[in-house]
Amino acid sequence: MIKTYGAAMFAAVLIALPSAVGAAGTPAHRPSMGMGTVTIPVTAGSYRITLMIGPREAMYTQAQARRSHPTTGEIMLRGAIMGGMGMGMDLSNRHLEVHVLDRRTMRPARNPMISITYQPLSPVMMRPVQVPVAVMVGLSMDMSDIHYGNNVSMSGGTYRVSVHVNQAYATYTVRL
Ligand SMILES: [Cu+2]
Repeated sequence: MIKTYGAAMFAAVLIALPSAVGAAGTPAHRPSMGMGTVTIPVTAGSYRITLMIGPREAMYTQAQARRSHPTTGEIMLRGAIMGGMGMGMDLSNRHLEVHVLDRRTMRPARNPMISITYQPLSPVMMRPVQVPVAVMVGLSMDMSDIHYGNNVSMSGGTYRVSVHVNQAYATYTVRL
């Protein structure tokens, strides 16, 4: 769960006209505050895929959460925490996640195959970076909050985020 700022979310819905199913070029969206949250919903195939980028989140395995009773952050159901044991230094500063709903039911899609990349476009164009996809729910949230992503390292700039959900594909252009 990324806490959203009402105004930023509203702006994203109004301003972002993201493309779906392989279409190119989307207007960039700039969050209203430096480390505010970007929320961009897209319809792609039979899914509603909502990209959210916000500040870095504390992530816990279920065992860690049982031991330490954290009050904020996210529980990881599957996948790896960035910078976890043996993964080296964690330089992540943001949390990138996608929520995937079945368009027909508007309920979370069941066991979707997800891959996510983000590519810096400016100030310097670089190769896409694969996000190690963890399956998460926000602490004290129920399974309707299930989502996919991880903490990532994204400095200020413009990015193309590409998300594959099974056969469906969505791209987002985001300015951070
Ligand atoms: Cu998350």
